[in-house]
Amino acid sequence: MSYLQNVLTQIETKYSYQPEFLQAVREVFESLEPVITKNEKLYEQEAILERITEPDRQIQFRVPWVDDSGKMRVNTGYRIQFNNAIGPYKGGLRLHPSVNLSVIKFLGFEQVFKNSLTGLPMGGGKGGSDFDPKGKSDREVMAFCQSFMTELYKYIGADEDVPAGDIGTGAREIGYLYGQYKRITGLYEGVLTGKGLSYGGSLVRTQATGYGLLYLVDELLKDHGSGLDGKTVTVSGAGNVAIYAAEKAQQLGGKVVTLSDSTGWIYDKDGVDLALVKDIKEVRRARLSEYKAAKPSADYHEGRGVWTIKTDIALPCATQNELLLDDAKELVKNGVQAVCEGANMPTTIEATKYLQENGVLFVPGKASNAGGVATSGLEMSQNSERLSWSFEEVDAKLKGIMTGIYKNIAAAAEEYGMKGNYVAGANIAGFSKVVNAMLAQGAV
Ligand code: NDP
Ligand code: 2IT
Repeated sequence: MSYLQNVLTQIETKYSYQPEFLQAVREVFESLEPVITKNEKLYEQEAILERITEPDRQIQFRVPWVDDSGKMRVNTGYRIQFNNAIGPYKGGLRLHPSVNLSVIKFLGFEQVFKNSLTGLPMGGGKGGSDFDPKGKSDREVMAFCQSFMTELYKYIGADEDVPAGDIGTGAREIGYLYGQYKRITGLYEGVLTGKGLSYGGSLVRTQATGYGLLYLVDELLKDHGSGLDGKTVTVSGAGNVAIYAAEKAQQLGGKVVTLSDSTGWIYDKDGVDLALVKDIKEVRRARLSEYKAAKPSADYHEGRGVWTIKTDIALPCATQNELLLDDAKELVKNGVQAVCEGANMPTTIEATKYLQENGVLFVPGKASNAGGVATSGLEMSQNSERLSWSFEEVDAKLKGIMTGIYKNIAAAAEEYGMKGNYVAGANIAGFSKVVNAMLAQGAV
């Protein structure tokens, strides 16, 4: 059995109860075959695959908080510090009832490669809790965030581990978390990113993941002789990533016709009205069904169904495993040209293979959604030098990073004889930098 296969079997046995983590590992390992084969002896000797799949540490803790009725509630908090070979741990905090160790571990593992691809000095980590901010009052969210940080602060710091937003964690939550960190430690430092502009946040961070996704899509299409102008775009999700992906797609001349949330989805043949969506989602924190109430010419459906709509470009921007094999078949039947992931691992392995085998341009999230964490890296730089850069400056840097990522993953795929396989390109390019640093740093 090859070294790679051997390690994969060990991980599959040891972590058989962590399906999302195993899915992420399988996808990466499959791509790495040619790289590992080339360096098999060295990597086996140095236990590179064993070390890169085992987090530096996993922190799990109780988060007690008191709800508005005066009752004590308890959630589980997590922070997984996965790998800091190339910089301090960096990655978001997810607040969603589906959060468990497997989910945070898969996200942390992906983050290591993604952060490497940005070219910035950031290691990988991820955290969160099974707390559901939905339906909670601002006071309850604050109580949770303060309790969560009262434990988390021991493990993080501007040069150690820098959390940020993810599903369920936006500007409100980051504000409460930052306030509590500052209160406990007395430090005014860049320990979190996605902060408000008045207390160390960066311009463009709110838009960064969505805008970055579209900068990469634009580059991809240009490389294949077309562009976004006049293209139909379907987007899933209606959160931070989806909204700003839709906004930049519209700015680049695309027509965005769908969005979704966990309850249902909208189809607006005239192109979605983003001012209305922002009011519903960002201001009122309401359901997407409100869209139909305000704009009766649009369709609203309960459940899932975004991928049944005929489109040129499909952008899954909600959550993991939301684009399944049947969806991929439907998209191919309807002539989709490109599928680029705004979310982390939204496409299953079977669906990804089907899209690739049918000539669809497919870019995995660790490359295409890296604009968020890249701009977090730029926020860290601004915090360190105690300066803030203009919108234009940060936006130009973000665009440069996304263009660079596309070129880098395309070149890596080609170098290993897999031209156009951006999954392989992203995994190989992300892996190489981290491994070189690990080899140089010895047995740590
Ligand atoms: P938000 O919380 O802002 O939005 C998430 C959206 O996805 C909401 O519309 C939500 O619906 C929907 N959603 C979440 N979970 C589910 C589920 N289990 N089933 C169906 N719909 C669901 O999160 P973000 O936009 O920040 O994150 C979206 C994705 O992008 C995630 O995969 C995240 O990891 C990834 N990502 C985020 C980055 C960032 O900077 N924020 C950076 C890179 C990747 P509802 O409102 O009903 O809950
Ligand atoms: O998945 C991700 O890259 C994020 N949620 C953003 C992480 C960050 O540190 O900005």
